[in-house]
Amino acid sequence: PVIFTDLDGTLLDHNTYAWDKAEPALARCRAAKIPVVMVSSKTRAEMEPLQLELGLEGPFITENGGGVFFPGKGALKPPPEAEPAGLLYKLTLGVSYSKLCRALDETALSFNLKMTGFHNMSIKDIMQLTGLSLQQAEKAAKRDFDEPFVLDPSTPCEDEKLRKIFREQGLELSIGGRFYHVHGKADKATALDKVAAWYKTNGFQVISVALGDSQNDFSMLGRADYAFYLGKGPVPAEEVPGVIQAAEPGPSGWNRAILDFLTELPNMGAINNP
Ligand code: 2M8
Ligand code: MG
Ligand code: MG
Repeated sequence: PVIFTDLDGTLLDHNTYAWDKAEPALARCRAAKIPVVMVSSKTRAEMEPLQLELGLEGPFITENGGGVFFPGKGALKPPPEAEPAGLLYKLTLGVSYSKLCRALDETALSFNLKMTGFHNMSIKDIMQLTGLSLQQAEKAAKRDFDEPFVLDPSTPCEDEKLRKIFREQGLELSIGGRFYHVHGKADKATALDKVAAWYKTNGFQVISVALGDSQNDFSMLGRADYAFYLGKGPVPAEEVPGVIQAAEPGPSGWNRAILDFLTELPNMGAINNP
């Protein structure tokens, strides 16, 4: 299998961003060479170090599907469409950050909505809203393909209306654990498809497993062969048919879901990767 996982509220605890409770399942994946692909709203600056800390290899997906970063060295070559970017290769699926920031500011003006994006905030504001450290908040602010924002309760707007407003501009609205996000048409499912295709090209048997906790994960949960919901509310069975509710949210739920899944896998007639 190939595991596609959201970070905040899923592999990482929503409040502390810790993942130690998922370590047994992560260790099992590492030992069995099962790829674990991070799929997050987070930036490359946040995710590149995290990849190392988690002991993961292979590609990761940033900013709600706007970017896919492939390792520059290793047994598998990056796809030809990816361009060198530092030590990695970058596949751009999203639209430019400056365009998103402009669209957010102009939409706020035209529709009389008090929307505040990360580009309108200080690092201190971001720290307060997220509970991230100064260094982490700085990395979260280094954005390329996705703008997180808050909507002031004094100018309420229904999610579906907001979504329509952005769609009319060729943009998409996603909702994470803490923020609204505006980005291009590519989402987590678009990026999952690219990475799954790349693994297939490289001879992997791709049985995709996706894990997520928020609305911005539903597209990838719907796309994967097996999907686990780690959110706090009820399982979104209507949006994501067949999704399995994890016993707990966050890293402890992740651990249980993956350990159980890998135990069950042989009985599901699935073949392992080379
Ligand atoms: C933002 O994203 C989260 C989901 O991952 C959210 O919407 O709640 C992003 O700004 C991300 O870069 C940042 O690390 C995270 C911190 O909670 O918030
Ligand atoms: Mg999440
Ligand atoms: Mg996320």
